Amino acid sequence: MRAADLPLYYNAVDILERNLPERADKVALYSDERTVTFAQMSSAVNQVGNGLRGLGVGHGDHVVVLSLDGPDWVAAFFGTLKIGAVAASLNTLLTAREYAYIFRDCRASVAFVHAMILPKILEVRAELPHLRHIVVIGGPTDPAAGVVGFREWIVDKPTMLEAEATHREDICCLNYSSGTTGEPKGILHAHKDLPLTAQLWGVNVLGLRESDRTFAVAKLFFTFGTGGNLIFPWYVGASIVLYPGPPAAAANVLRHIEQYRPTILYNAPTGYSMLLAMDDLTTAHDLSSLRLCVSAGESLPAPIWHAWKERTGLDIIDGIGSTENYHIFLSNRPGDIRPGSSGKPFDGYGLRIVDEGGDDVPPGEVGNLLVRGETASLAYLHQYARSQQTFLGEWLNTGDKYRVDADGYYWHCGRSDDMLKVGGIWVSPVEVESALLGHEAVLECAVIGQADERDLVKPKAFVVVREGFEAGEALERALIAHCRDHMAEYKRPRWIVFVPGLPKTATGKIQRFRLRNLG
Ligand code: 3UK
Repeated sequence: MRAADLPLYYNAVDILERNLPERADKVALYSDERTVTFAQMSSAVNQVGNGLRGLGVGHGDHVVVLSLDGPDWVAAFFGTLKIGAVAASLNTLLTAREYAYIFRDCRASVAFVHAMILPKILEVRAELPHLRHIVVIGGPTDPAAGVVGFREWIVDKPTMLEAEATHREDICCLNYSSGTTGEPKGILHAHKDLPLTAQLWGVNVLGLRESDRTFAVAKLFFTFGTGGNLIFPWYVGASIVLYPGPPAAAANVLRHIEQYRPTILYNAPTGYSMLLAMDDLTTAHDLSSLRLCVSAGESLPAPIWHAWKERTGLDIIDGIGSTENYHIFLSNRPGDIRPGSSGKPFDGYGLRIVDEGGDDVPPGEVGNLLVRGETASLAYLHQYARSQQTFLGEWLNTGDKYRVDADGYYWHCGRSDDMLKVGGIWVSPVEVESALLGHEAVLECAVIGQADERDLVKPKAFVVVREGFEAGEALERALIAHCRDHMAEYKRPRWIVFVPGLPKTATGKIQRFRLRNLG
């Protein structure tokens, strides 16, 4: 499928409404809060759209959606799209300062904000001249605070609404992605990108079907979650399970799987490793509804893949995606998995691995991964210089180091800024981490480069020890010996620092750059 196969005037509310003729009364969404059918969701979306128009929101305006995962998040999102406005779905874990920056950057006049996050927005509201209305999800109208409750706000709005005839290339959503340095980057996507990613990866690679039920530990504000746990399943008429809690609450994650019986699970590698740390994962919990698991966000080390397979019998499909491409653009696929790799290219995306001068590297060598495809964003909002470094005409610079093996599988070798050269040879921190994770005492770890006494960079590991093992010199020696046995010797970490936890982004990625400032 190509963008040109979509109607010229296409509104991505189609992803929801295409289900109305044949399955209006099917449950579209399961959550502790309530279950919602496609017809009920469509009515709520129309009420939101009418409500937004009443507040003066129109084509191209940004509307903030800042809420925990639940039915109202979805209604706010599609209601915004339906009137041709742009949904800026924000990470729920940012600081008041970061929200102030983002609200000003996107000039939202209306924001849907969850009651639990509201205090942070009220704290900086005086600095947000464009913000005229706050609709509170999960809370009541409060005239003193100048906010209106979502339920009360939509109740009297008409349930019928004509969709805005948006161009398929009109922008429909905005996500902010934090870089290693600098302000967050606003990444814009068009209506066309939603059905395209749904077809190219969700259907063609993952094999989603109407009978599926998806569940993501990743949240809807992250396009890994929006695509995987909303857009793709609804595109094929499947149902979704939403969970508002934190990814780290393993018991609650498992309870959702047992109660709502999803067939597909989306998680980050750290999420799988956290579940694997539970001794009673498979004895006390029923995972039998699952048929397939997906991992993205960072590379999934082969030991985790094998442990998950051994304990649950389930395959994990690891694919690399990015907010810039909306979703996964290089992936393993059911029946064709090489554990530890990101799989192979698939129809819809072209890939190149190039050296610093932009020339293709010989097969097998590590280089910078460029990707070409029709779902790429065009630029970072208001960030000309950074846009120029990333969006190189038809190619997009992923910032990732990759190599291809003799069988055509792509192996992630870290970020451009994380790669190490040891003795003149590239060492991927990911590979060292993978070796360490193969040792039973290691729960989590991260490897960075550290200059030795001769100012030559060597790998250094930060390790979180699994319960029941003791951090100390003996374990340090054992881990280094383990790495010696499992990798080329020069790749072994020269120092091991035991830490209680690793710094991570809100989306669960380990922030190696922050470790560089630690001891
Ligand atoms: C890294 C991976 C190795 C890689 C994302 C699936 O992660 C997502 O988007 P972000 O914009 O980050 C993109 C960067 O994260 N990465 C992601 N997945 C993998 N590295 N193996 C992987 N499987 O550095 C990439 O450039 O936060 C993932 C779907 C949608 C997404 N937005």
